[in-house]
Amino acid sequence: MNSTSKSLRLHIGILGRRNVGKSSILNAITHQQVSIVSSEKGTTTDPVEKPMELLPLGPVLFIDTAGLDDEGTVGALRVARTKAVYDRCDLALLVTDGAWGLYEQDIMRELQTRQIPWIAVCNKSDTHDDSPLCATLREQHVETVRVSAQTGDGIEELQQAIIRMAPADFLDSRHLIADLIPPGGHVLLVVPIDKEAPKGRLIMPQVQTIRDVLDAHATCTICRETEVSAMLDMFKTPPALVVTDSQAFEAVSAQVPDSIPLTGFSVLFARFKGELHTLTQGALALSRLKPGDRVLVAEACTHHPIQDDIGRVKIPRWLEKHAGGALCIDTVSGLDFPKDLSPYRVIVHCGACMWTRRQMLSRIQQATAQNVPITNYGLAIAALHGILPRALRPFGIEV
Ligand SMILES: Nc1nc2c(ncn2[C@@H]2O[C@H](COP(=O)(O)OP(=O)(O)OP(=O)(O)O)[C@@H](O)[C@H]2O)c(=O)[nH]1
Ligand code: SF4
Ligand SMILES: [Mg+2]
Repeated sequence: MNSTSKSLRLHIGILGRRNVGKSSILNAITHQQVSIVSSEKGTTTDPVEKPMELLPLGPVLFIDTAGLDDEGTVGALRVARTKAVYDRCDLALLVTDGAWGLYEQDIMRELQTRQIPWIAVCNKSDTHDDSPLCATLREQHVETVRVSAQTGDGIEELQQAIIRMAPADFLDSRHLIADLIPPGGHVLLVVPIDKEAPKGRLIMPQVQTIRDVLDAHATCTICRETEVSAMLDMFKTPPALVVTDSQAFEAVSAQVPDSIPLTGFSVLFARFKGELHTLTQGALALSRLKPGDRVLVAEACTHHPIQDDIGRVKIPRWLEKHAGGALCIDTVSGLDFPKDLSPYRVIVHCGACMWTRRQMLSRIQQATAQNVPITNYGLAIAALHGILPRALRPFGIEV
């Protein structure tokens, strides 16, 4: 899990005066005792590094530092070492327990000069009311979160803020398909042309997949689900991968021999726009649905539902068949997403192809923070049709 090279990890520096709760915040975010906490000032003497998988964001490296206001000669050395952390930070948390003076302004200036995105974390909210400080910072357009590392209040908001502030080049550094194909490899793409297919063009996930294949110096062939067997017969060597529209999973799976890897466009997008492991757990949760359970179906776009609409008709029908009775299904679209997700057994989200990864990660984080499983259409369709294990095999995920 921690084999990702350092350069691919988002480096998050935790800065601030001594004793403000920097180490406690690290422990609260990671739910682990990573750093020693004590009421003694200067407990953390050298930067403490914690590589971890911060779901749904991905691989991160937290760097917990010694307080920047350390005193004396040894203290000056520590300050120098802590300042070197700036060189490695992709994102910084500047922690305070109420004081905002020259120290904080110095750090702020340094971060701004280096164009490091940062979040002001006002800690120990359980002991005092620092709303005026938070309000002043927000007026200065500083991303500000009020937390208590002790009670856990605000830690979810802090995780949301980390997703909001993470640099785009970290969030968007994932491959869509290129890493699944050997150099010069060939991919068969299966695109049904049904009444949901827009007239005269392909949809975004299909176009983006083709582009990624080309970027990888690989090649692809496209056909409809009715021509898969004929295409496979024509190939001299089997394709490295077959990718199908999720709605044709069953028909395509029946035609593609088990020895050829098969997945869906929306599984590719679950990884590209979201976080595949979390969304897989959500798909597995569908098997626990019982009649009467409440399910949220969420779509990123607001479009007029068509007859036999995937989100409003087909998925609800498959879910109820799977659960063995009627479910309470709420459908939301666009930015309309309930704050309180606790009534829901599971959330089934669209593939978010028109969204940034940041937006989708934010939703995944909201759901997981409330312990509500979340999946996407493609993984749900694969799970409901019994082909989830096959669709995930190309990613090395066993379910
Ligand atoms: N009441 C309260 N106490 C807290 C909170 N967060 C941390 N503390 C306490 O504040 C003290 C300092 O916490 P640390 O996490 O060690 O602070 P630090 O900033 O890492 O300190 P140094 O390593 O010395 O720079 C400890 O006694 C913590 O228990 C909080 O949210 N509420
Ligand atoms: S973002 Fe969602 S609703 Fe919009 S086109 Fe993509 S999958 Fe459909
Ligand atoms: Mg510390």
